[in-house]
Amino acid sequence: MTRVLIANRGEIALRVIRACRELGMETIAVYAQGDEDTPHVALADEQYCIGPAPAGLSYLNVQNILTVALEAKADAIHPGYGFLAENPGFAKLCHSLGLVFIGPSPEAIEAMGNKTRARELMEAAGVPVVPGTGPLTDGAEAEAMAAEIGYPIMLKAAAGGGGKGMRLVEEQESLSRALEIARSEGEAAFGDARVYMEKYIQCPRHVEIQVLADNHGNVVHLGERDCSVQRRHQKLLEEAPCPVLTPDLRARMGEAAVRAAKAVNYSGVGTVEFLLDKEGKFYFMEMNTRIQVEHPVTEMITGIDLVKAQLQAAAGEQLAITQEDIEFRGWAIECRINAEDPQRGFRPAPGLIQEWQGPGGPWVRVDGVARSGWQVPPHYDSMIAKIIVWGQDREEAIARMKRALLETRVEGIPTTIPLHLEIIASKDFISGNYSTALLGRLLEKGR
Ligand code: MV4
Repeated sequence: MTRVLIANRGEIALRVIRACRELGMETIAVYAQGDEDTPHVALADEQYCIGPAPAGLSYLNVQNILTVALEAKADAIHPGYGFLAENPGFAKLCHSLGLVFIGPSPEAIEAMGNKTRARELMEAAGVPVVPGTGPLTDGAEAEAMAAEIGYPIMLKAAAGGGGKGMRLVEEQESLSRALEIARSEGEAAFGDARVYMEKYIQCPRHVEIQVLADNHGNVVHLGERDCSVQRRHQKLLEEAPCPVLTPDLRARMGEAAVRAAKAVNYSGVGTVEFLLDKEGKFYFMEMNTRIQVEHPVTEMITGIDLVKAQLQAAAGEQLAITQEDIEFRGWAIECRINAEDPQRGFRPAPGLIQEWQGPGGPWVRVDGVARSGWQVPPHYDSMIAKIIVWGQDREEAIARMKRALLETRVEGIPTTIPLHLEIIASKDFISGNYSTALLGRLLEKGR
């Protein structure tokens, strides 16, 4: 595996190209019109335009991407995250063209993409799942199951995920109507009306475990990330480790995540997401079959380059580490700097970055493509940079992140920097005792 096409843009494309270069691999960038002079295009060995700016005509354009891959004689494709990263059809097409898809098998992607199938597989693998059901057939069955499980319950689209296609039902009277709506929303959004039910876990934390597997059946976990600071299912700030996890809980969640990966013959890097309730019980939520935005906080406390590990696994190498080799040191926090306007409901605020002066100094990492004079395009997601810090402990990491955020100068567009300063200064966050309700409460107070 020597020539890798990166089928993505922005900070993750830059991140993958950097890892390829450290492994002596040649890199092929693809870009849409408007992305010509962005950093990932400049750093790659070769560059190809794959279409107009709208993602559907470029970064989601399978035909153009694979045509470039064959023309440029790539032998592997890295999908990054988003776009085609969890598209089993794309992974199958890569394999059929003799290209290495840098990710798990299409079967693993498919298994985890269907949430009811994933639940079945997890239950069979001894991974705790939320008390719930398979696809519901009719209102009568739903009422019987809800009576058994106990209200409140959550209706979820089998083809949903990431918060899409979920409906909270507090009492029996609204169940059948809610089921109808959930089914039609599932049909409309995903072309799949199947809906299942789970007991509603009150104010959970979102704690996810990073797993790493090779093509030879070896699987390790690299600890957890707490991603509970979210707004409308969009993560904003992540930290590793999770402030409330005990070593015993970490071991049990890690072992469950490894079982989850083995259940689908996973290879490469993946993330098993859990809901953690106030009693310290954890439940499987979803498995993400890609490298994630927040992977740097795990890299900071383990010293492992996750993208290089992904490339080496895809190249067929055996894992170089065992679970005993993995140690966690210190604390890491990541803040996503989005071009969004907190004064206007965090609506994306594309526009000209008149000035960008990023932070620096000891243990501060900036992964991103924000630059002075750069026009943030309206076609893609609004993240322009990630600031990641490491500290000996959580207190130092918080102080360092505050210093880094205050040091960052952005003129021309509104960003989430002021919100991050509010979050890390809030009592709940500093106490470490917060849940997915933290941001909603903070924004309520602000009103
Ligand atoms: C839940 C839940 C409570 N109970 N499932 C949201 C995104 C998707 N990954 C699943 N999510 C949830 N599923 C049950 N049975 C609460 C959420 C949830 C949530 C989960 C993680 C992080 C942030 C969240 C925000 C709102 C709801």
